[in-house]
Order: sequence, then C-alpha cells, then structure tokens
Amino acid sequence: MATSGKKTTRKKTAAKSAKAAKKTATRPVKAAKKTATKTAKAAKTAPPSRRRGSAKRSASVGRKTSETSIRVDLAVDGPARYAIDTGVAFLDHMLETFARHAHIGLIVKAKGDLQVDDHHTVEDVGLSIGEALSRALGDKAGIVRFGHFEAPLDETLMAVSVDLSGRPYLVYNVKIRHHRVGDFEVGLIEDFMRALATAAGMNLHINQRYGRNPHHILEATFKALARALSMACARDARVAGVPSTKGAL
Ligand SMILES: [Mn+2]
Repeated sequence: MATSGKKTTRKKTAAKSAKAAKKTATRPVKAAKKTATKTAKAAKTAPPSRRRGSAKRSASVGRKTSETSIRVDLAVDGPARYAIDTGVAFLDHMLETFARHAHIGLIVKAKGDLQVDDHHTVEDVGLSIGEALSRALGDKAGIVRFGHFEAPLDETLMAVSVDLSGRPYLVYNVKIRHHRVGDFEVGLIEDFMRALATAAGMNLHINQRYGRNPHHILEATFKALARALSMACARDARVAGVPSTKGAL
C-alpha cells in the first residue's frame, strides 16, 4: 500500500543533495554558483551510506475516507515536538506519551466519525502513523532493526519487542479485566497496534508481564513501544546497507 510512497521518499532522500545542486547549477545565479559546484562535488564524492545517514528521516501522510480524515507528520530524527489531536482524549494521552519517550517529532490531527464510536478513528490513526513510519524509514539502510524494552509503571510491567522486518505481525498478550478506562474502550488498543504493525511492516510483540490497573497497563505499553521502536530505528554505524541477509526489508 505504501510502495509508491516508499519509493518516492527513498529516491528523494538519496538524490536530495544532488538534486538541490543540479537545480541551483542549472540556474545561472552568480552568487549561488560557487556553492552549487561545491554541493555537486560533495554529492558525487560522499559514499551513498553517508549521504543517506545525514538525511533526516521524516514523512507526512494524509488519509481521507468517509469515516476519518487524518494528517500525520512524523520525524524519526526529531526535532522531538508533538501535537496530538484525534478527538479521542485517551488516545491523545497515549500518543503524547509515545512521542515523548520515542524522542520523535509527531503531529497527528484526526477528524473521525466519533458519533458512531471511536473505532474507525483509533484504527485509522494507527494505520496513518504506521505508514508515516514506513515512509520515513525508506529502505531502512543502516538501522538497528530490532528493539526490545520493558517498561514498569507502578504495579505493572509491560514488554514490547519489535522487528522492522517488513513482515507485519502482531502478538498481543494483554489481559485487562475492565472494558473501559474512563469512556475509552480498552480493546481498541489492540486494533490500533494491529493497524500500526500492518502499515509499518513491523513484527510487534506486546507481552504483559503483570499488572492490574488498565490505565497503567496501556500507558506502560506505549512507553515500552516508544523505547523499543527508538532502538530499532536507531542507526548503527556497523551496519552496511540494509540489515538483512536477503538484502531487502
Ligand atoms: Mn496516564
């Protein structure tokens, strides 16, 4: 689904400096000429991995259906600013927690058919963030790829493991006895996670070690997800190219 988007982003990132240089070079602006030559030279001589490594990984996704209208701006390498407004207060709280602990930039603006219920909005926000993450990471060259974190919150301990493998899968071992936190239906978080894993092309395992309070269980889940994803998205200088024996993720 994000194939064309991925391609565009990758192409954009790889050819960014070269394109910028070309653009300036073809225009006979006297002042920019010296800089253009310099940039073109740098683009030619710098190894591909370094060119890719110096680019900020970010993407924007707009998603509009008859049920929801969503805009997501995601910046893996920051600046770590967030602004979340989905119309679902508990989801906003979770996504703010996520952005804060992942140290990413995340802007989410959603307008959904909340008069029906929260389901469409929660699921589509998950899809949109997943797609933005996938586009931002491009071909995933030089990334760690795996991440795992266990986050405690008072009596609760949640474990999240991720593999940015390109193979979507969700394992959701979370047992919450309550159906709601405030007026939010707790079961929707499983739908959110499935949508996120699917669109991001991520293997995502969420295991509840223990816990009692539903708010704590869900909040610790988003914190652990944030830290695990942050690890997986990090660049590893030892990784040459895409971290897979297959050569693609
Ligand atoms: Mn809280």
